[in-house]
Amino acid sequence: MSSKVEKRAKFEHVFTVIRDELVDFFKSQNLPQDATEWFAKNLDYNVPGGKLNRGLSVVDSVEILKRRSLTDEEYFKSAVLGWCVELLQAFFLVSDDLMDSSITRRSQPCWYRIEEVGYIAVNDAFLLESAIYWLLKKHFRADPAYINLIELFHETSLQTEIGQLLDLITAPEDKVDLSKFSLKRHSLIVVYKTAYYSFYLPVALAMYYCGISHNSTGEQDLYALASSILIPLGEYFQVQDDYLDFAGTPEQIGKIGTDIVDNKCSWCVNTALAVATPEQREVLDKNYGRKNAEAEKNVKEVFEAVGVRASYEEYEEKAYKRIIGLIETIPEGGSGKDGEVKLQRAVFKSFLDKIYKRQK
Ligand code: DMA
Ligand code: MG
Ligand code: MG
Ligand code: MG
Repeated sequence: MSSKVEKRAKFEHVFTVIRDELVDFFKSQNLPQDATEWFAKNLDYNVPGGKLNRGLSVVDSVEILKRRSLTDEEYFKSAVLGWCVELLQAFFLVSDDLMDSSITRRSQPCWYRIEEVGYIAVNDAFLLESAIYWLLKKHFRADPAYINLIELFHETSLQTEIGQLLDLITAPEDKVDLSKFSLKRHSLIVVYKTAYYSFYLPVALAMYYCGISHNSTGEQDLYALASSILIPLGEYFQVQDDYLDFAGTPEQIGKIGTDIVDNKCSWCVNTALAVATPEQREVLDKNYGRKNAEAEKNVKEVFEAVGVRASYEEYEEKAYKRIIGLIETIPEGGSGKDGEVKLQRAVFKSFLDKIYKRQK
């Protein structure tokens, strides 16, 4: 098995292929050079350069499900699906940064903050999304999984957009009301805005590509089984994201945290609210969601005082154990019929290992 670095490099090479295909499409439409160059820059700036956990998980899952190394064609098609997930992620991040008024992403200015870009970023996000369906048509039109892949991208996009709606309306800019927050509300937001597209989508794409069908014979549906593990995994991932927004340094996480200033219903504020004294609660009420650095600092002091760091460590250990327990509900071994693709515990373990104790 190749090293992590080689794996990543091989996957990144496929980006150069699909990137050129997309840019060549612009050229083939005889669009003016400035438009083609803009689109190429949009792709290069926003699509590669992340951790690639989501994209690589498609390839890893296909390899595990097929239980053998992939042919060149199978590798390429799996990697195209992986890059489609990364394109979806880029589409969501470009718009998320605008809506969250974020400053940096992946250690560079957010796309909308580039002088010439501004609100054109909205349309650039749409183009990133459209690139997914263009690539699916080009590479999967004749594949039996084609319609399942398209529907899955559509359904997952809808779920994520519902999640972003919940996230945004729970965090109004003008009226801070911490009594609206709860861990239950938090869980609803993060399952919709993060878990489906970041965890269920990559694995379900791999399952469809490998020809796994939905079970209509009364036995457990493997997609539902996968979802029952991947949704909690995604919830854990977003708790990490919320925690790092508070506790991570910009150098470490590549972005400047905005949750406190943005009045977000984050895991940290919910954890603090649950144990705050009346005095601490007052500090939170007066300083949370306020657009100034002093207020943000006051909130962070309360987070420190109530022990958000220790609560997080405890949460992470519990979440890890709980998810391992869920993974163990997947039947292991047994004799699958010849050539039958079965769900493997390793699909989930490999994804969990990518994020456990992550620092960025
Ligand atoms: C992430 O929410 C969800 C989506 C759909 C991008 P977030 O705003 O916490 O993400 P980040 O911390 O990366 O801005
Ligand atoms: Mg954000
Ligand atoms: Mg957001
Ligand atoms: Mg965040």
